[in-house]
Amino acid sequence: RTLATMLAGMATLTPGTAARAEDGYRLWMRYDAPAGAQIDVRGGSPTLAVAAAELRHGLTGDAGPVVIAAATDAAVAALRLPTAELGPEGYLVRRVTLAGRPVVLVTGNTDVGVLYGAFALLRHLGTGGTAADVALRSAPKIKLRVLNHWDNLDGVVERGYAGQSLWDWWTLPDFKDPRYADYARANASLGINGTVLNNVNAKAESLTAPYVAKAAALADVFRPYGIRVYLSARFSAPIELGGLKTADPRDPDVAAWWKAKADEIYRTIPDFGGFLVKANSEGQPGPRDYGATHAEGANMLAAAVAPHGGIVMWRAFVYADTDPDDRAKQAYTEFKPLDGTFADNVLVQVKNGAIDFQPREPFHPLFGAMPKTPLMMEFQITKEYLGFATHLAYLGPLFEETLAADTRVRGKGSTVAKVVEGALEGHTLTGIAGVANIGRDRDWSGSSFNQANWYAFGRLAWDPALSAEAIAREWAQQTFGTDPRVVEPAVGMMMASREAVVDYTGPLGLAHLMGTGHHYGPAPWVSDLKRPEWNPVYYHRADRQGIGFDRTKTGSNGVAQYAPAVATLFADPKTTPERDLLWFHHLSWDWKTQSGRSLWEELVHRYDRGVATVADMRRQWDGLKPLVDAERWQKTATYLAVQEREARWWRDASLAYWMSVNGRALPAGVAAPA
Ligand code: GCW
Repeated sequence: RTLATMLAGMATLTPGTAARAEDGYRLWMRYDAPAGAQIDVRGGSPTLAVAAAELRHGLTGDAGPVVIAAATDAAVAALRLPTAELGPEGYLVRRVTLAGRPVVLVTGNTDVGVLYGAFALLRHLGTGGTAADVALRSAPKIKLRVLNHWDNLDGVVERGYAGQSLWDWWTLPDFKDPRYADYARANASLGINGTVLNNVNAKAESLTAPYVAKAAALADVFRPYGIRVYLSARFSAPIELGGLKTADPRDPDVAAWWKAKADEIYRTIPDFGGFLVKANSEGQPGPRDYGATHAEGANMLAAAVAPHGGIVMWRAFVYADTDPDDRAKQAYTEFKPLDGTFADNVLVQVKNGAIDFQPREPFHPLFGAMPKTPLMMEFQITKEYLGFATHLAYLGPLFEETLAADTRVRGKGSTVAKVVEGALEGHTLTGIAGVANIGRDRDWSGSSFNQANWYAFGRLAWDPALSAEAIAREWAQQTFGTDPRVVEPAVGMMMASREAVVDYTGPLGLAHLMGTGHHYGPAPWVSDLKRPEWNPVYYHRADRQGIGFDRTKTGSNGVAQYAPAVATLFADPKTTPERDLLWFHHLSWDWKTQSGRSLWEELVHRYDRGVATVADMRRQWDGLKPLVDAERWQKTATYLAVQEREARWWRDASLAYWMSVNGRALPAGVAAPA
């Protein structure tokens, strides 16, 4: 191309987005309407201004006049619309007659509600709806919808597979990269309203004045989009930064240090959200170092932020080598007795399962077990254990499966979603967190399909009752266009993808079989790591006779941590959902599974099915070549080829290892590993 044509191409750059190539930069917000929409903004806040800008960018003139205004606006109030139940963040979008003129009204009780309504209207149009049929109304079911960035101050993202951290700490606070606003737009389009900027494996430095100023600059960019900033706090910061001799939460000087620190932060960031803390876990300091409880630690921090309206998110991801009995039991053992002792502005943040973000885990037994404490869900959006950025694994079904799981603590229907929403136990402070998969890659998340996991997290955080499939469909429509010849195969691939990863990495409830440290690829044979519960053999316990972790009475009795109705189911291999079988039971290789196959045959079948599903995904994607732009098509095709190769690697290495343990041959009809 000549320089002239390149320059001509550049001239069409849309303000607010850094590129027009089909490189995935625009995420699911690919609307690009010519000017012409008539947007009438009633009110002058920065939030209404960004809502209007978004609609101008996304609406064509034939949408008709659109009015955006909070419900408190006199003209809107006069319509007496049913806005009371929308709460502070809900929205209402519908056709009304305003001052004698038919318009599409986007409203909410607050300007942020209006902004969410604007994005809902764009989603409606991007998924095949029209302005003529618009009638939208929704309010979030969870109050704090937060991303957790495991971003280090040196730019490395722990378990991040999409490049360096988005936050350029070096040039902040002066330079506010326009990308920060695009990040905020993307989050606001889903209703995500908080972001923890730094890694839970935190450095004390993140709380020093220079870093607080940098965080404040980001908070300024995010504020119009309804997003608050939070920081991960290192529990020993009073020693490292304050020169104190201890970080004991019961020490008045320690409490005073944190109070002064919180005051300092709030002077710089008046709407600072609060702290996220990983304490006494994987080497992080915490109250246990001083013989104090997690509650004493959390409450001391909570007291520091409480006068400013801040909160503390205290993680329950703890395990120690002092209790090698069953790692899966430790969080419950340590936290359940503390129920009722946490301050009002503390949430305990619990991973979806009791080990660690495996491709499948049964729901964490803490959900439903601490009725007096708001429990916040922690999902991992970044695919630490599901093939990093290259494998296609749509996590909607994983999130949905966990949220829909029935804890049975208050009878049938006591779902994890109801616990997290606060509906089961009457909490109003509620939250959900997702460990972000976002970095400086052009496409933000390392691949087109990884963007869907960010999207699905945000949508489910807003409404945990949405279906993973419906979310996949609306994402695909906005990402690839509404042509069903693209959308339906894409949705089919997505919906099969996570189960495929389960199948080729660890079917039937197996878990934690991955390579040491990096967590990529198979290593079920590893047995020599210094802590027992780091070794894959600790989890699968395979020997000549059988395989699986006995969590019934004859084993660790981990099942007893669930409500009796659930514990009874999990205690018997015949009533345990087969997908979790070897999580709870150690069974003979000859155990008869529901298909009629022996356990060994069923395992082989599932490993093989996982590989076959990926091969099938490749075929479906190949068929889309004429319908998807070359750049996104090619990258996905290449990644799928990687995934198929590595699915085979997982299957073949795993089966070879199981065969070395059980001395069995492959069932008839199965080809030997290449
Ligand atoms: O999943 C594991 C990861 C660690 C992570 C830890 C945690 C941030 O391997 O990298 O540390 O969990 O959640 O704290």
